[in-house]
Formats: sequence, C-alpha cells, structure tokens
Amino acid sequence: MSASEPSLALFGAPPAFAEPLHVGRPNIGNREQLMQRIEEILDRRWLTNNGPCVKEFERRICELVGTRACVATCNATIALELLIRAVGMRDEVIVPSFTFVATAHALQWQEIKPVFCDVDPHTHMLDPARVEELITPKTSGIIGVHLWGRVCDVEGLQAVADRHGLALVYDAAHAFACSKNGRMVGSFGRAEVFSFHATKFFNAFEGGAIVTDDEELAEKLRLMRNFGFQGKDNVVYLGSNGKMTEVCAAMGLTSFDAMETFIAANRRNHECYRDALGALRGISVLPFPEDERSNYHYVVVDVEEQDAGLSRDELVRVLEAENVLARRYFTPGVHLMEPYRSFQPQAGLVLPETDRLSRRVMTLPTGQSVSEDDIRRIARVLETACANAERVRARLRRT
Ligand code: T4K
Repeated sequence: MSASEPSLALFGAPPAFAEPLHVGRPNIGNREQLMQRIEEILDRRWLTNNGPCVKEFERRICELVGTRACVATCNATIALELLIRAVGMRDEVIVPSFTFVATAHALQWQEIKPVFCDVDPHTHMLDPARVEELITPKTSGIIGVHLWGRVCDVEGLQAVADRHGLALVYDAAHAFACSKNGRMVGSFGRAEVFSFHATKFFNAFEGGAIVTDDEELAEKLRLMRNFGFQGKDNVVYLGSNGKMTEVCAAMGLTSFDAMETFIAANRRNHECYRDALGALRGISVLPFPEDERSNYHYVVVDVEEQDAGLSRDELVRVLEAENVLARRYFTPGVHLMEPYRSFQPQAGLVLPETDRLSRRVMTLPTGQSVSEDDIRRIARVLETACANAERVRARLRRT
C-alpha cells in the first residue's frame, strides 16, 4: 500500500478488526446461573416435553407481555406454522416480501399462497392501504412483521382485518420486549410469534413462543406442539413436534435475568452509531421511537448512493474486507427467492418500495460484544470509503 492510498484493507492496509465482527453475535447472560440451571435439569432427568424450565419461561413471558397464554416452541418458524394452521388460514395470506424468508415459508409449507404486499418506505413494514388493495375472496388472513425491533401500524392493520373478517397475526421475531402506544408487542392481533434464535438480542440457543389472550387457541396450539396428544395414548388433533427443550428454556431464563443489560448495550450502540455516522452524507441510521419500550435490536443503515458516493453493496464489500460482516437483510425480497420467484414471477410489479429498500439497507454489528470504540472504527471505515468513493469503486471493479 502506498502512502497516498486510502487507509482501507481493500488497498492493502491491515483490516480494522483482526477477528470478524458479526451482526448476530449472541448475547450471553450469567454463565454460572445457566450452568446451575443445566445441572438441575440433569439432576431432575426431565429434559424436554413441557418441563419446569419451559413452564417458568412461559410464565415470565406472559408476565412481561401481559397476555394470558404463552406456548413456547423449538423455534419461531415452527411456531408460525402451528399458528397459521390453528387460526384456520388457507388459500391466500397477505405478508410482506421485505422480511426473513421464514415468514413466507411457514405458509407455503402448508400450501397456502403468500401474497406479497409492499411496505411503507419509512417504517419498512406493511402498509395497510396496500394490504387492502390485495384482498380477494381467497384471502384468509394477514401476517404483519414487526421489523428490526420497531412495531407495525397495528391499528391500521387491525382495521383492515376487521373490515374484511380476516385473521390477523404477527411475526414478532424481532420485537420481543417492545411496545406501541404503551402496549407490549405480543398483545396485538389474534396472536404473535417471538423468536429466541441465537442471533436474536434475547436468545434461548434456538426457540420461539406464541402469545395470545385466547385460551382456547393456546390450548389448541399446545396440542399441536406435542403431536396432538391429549393425555397418554390419546391423539385428538393433527400435531407436530414443536416443543422447546429444557436446556433452551434454561438459556431463555438466563437471558431474561440479563435482558435489561442486553437492551442497554444495544441502546448505547445505537446512539453511538447515530452519533458517529451523523455527519456522513447519504448514510442514515434508522431511529427507534423515544417514547416506547424498545430492544434496539438491529442497527439498520440506509444508504443513498448519490450522496454517499458508493452503493450499499459496495459499502458492504468495503466493510467485509475490514472484517466487519455487515448483512444485507433482507436482500433480495422474499418474492425473488425460490420457490416464490418461480411460482409468482409477476409479484415484483406491486413491490417497488420493497425492491428499493432491499437495494439500500444494511445492518451493522451490535450487541454485548460490540464496543463504542469498535463503532467509531466502523464509522471511520465508512467515512474513509465515502471520501475516496471513486478510487474505492475502481478498486472494487478490479477485485
Ligand atoms: N421471522 C423473522 C422476521 C425472522 O427474522 C426470523 C429469523 C424468523 C421469522 C424465524 O425465526 P427462527 O425460526 O430462526 O426462530 C439469521 C437467523 O438464523 C434467523 O433466526 C434470523 N431471523 C435471521 C434474521 O438471521 P442468517 O441466515 O442470517 O444466519 P447466519 O447463520 O448467517 O448468522 C448471522 C450472523 O450471526 C453471522 O455473521 C454469524 C453470526 N452468528 C450466528 C450464530 C447462529 C454467531 O456469531 N453465533 C451464532 O451462534 O439467519
């Protein structure tokens, strides 16, 4: 690297980080408490099938969210599948395409057509007016997705669902411990689904949960989660295996104990990113509402190529060279993934905002394992890249 070259790994400088920095690095609570819980599980020899840790985990979720019932599951994808079947969704269900592919797969797995709806460019979430335009006699429901740790237009979506007699549920994989108008996520629609995957700010290794105020629905879901068994030897329903293990629940309980620390780290990181990137033209960090509870889950950056001088994809490559593994969630939109691309080749015609966002948005590392110093270094990388945009672009073309 010559002295006149920008100080970036792309030009031969040492990478800003010796080890990769991940978007989904798990937050881990008190290890002794976790080990203690695991010892107790082993002593009890009760490893899964609705054990005491799972029951306690469900109770604590109900307490936080304020719903009557919680059904913990092995992950959020299975939880969505169970819920979709339990509320009687069929034929066509309206979902965003700007989401993780699991939201659509949970429908398609049961041969229900996901009808992809565009999102509001500011919130990144379902636009109720667009939802209403897509309703047909075959529509049986709507799945809203609370993206990034922000909350959907729940009032607007409920009004559309009520007007047309549709089931409304939420994929709340990102939005555990968040609120809207002071009301906790988990209490909207007929039911909501959380994810406690390792990459979520609050994890149970793998895990999910369905929360609802509808006890009857919860009872049905409990049967479905356990093959449809009601008591011994008596199967009364078509079921699957969606059970959460005791070890996962132990990790979930340990995450509960540390939840406020995780949120505080995310919040501090989010503020630090906003501060460090504030002066960079063309680069903006998506805000979280100040007056609500939030988990500050994802640091989402919008790149306006004209102002920044580089595109989102170019910046992701620059960051990767520095060992910063920024992610292009959610690129491409689900409608451009298989099997949807083949089944619905025209879907993109009504998804201009989804396509636009999926070209502009990236998520940056956050969580307990990211420090303020790391963030300032990441910001310096972005600043150097944008200040030398022409040369960076030329170098990227050659590599
Ligand atoms: N709905 C929505 C809106 C979702 O975002 C998700 C999941 C679901 C439903 C379904 O929930 P689950 O069925 O998973 O409970 C990751 C997660 O696997 C996925 O759970 C998550 N959304 C999605 C947004 O992100 P990938 O394909 O990006 O994962 P991967 O393996 O590339 O990991 C991401 C980063 O985290 C990498 O840089 C590696 C790092 N990592 C990952 C793991 C697992 C670690 O550092 N440690 C780890 O243990 O999907």
